[in-house]
Amino acid sequence: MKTRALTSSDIDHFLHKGYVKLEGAFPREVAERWSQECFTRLGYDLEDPSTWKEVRIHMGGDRRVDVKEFAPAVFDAMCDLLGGAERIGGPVQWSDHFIVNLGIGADDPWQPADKWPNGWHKDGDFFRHFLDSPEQGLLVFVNWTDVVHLGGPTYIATDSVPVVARFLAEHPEGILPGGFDFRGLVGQCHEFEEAVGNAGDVFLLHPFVLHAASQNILRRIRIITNPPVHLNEPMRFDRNDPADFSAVERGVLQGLGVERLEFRPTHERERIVPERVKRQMLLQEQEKARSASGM
Ligand SMILES: O=C(O)CCC(=O)C(=O)O
Ligand SMILES: [Fe+2]
Repeated sequence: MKTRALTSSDIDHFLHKGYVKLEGAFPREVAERWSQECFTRLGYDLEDPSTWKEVRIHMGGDRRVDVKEFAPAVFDAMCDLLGGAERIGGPVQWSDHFIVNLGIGADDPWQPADKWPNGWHKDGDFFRHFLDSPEQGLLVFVNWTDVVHLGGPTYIATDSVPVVARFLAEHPEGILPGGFDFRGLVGQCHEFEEAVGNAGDVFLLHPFVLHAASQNILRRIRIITNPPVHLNEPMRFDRNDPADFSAVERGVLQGLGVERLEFRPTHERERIVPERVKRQMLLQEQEKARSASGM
């Protein structure tokens, strides 16, 4: 398949490690402007850590940009991994729903990714998960600040795609977000990395990559977002022409060790409103009240 942005070695990397990193995908100055606003919105003083009431915040927000204009090379790379723009559902947008790590576990002894016990998951707290789910076509990390070693980089299990693919293939009835045994799944993984990078870098990951928030020993401001990309249709593992498989579909087939597969869910697809969204709405109300009172 002809690609728009990625080289064949990028796609190889995606197939073997579950991600590609796009450096300098949008200007650092834009990232800095957005992250400064984040502090105003929270009512925290950037310079004064004593005002940082929470160390882990998942914000709401109503600002949106179209990735096609904002970071065209990223949009092209998404097309390369998903099998073309026509397979992407709706406009791909990024918002200011910041995920802020200001010092998670800063007082605890540091633990590397391969020893880290907490919070491993696959994204998608808003739908019933099937092997072919269209709701989370790609997992994306957008860096709004630099993300450094010991400064709360997201830990990723780079050999988790086959593990999750096997698990979902064994569960055609689907799995609700709370129904995964993530500890058991990550226990089958052996390769781990830290998603470090600069402000303006973007990671595109296979939707089955297990990952976890990590400790921010340095208490250095770490801001990312994780906007999913939706597919128009569920993934297909039984395409007539193997050249039509997207890289994401190929990653699943490779993980299962088969050339093709007929997969049929045995339960209807389901949308869920996660608690996270309710919390984000509450935070947004608080932001609005703060900005109305000029605080
Ligand atoms: O904060 C992080 O490093 C990861 C957050 C994450 O994976 C999530 O919110 O789904
Ligand atoms: Fe996540």
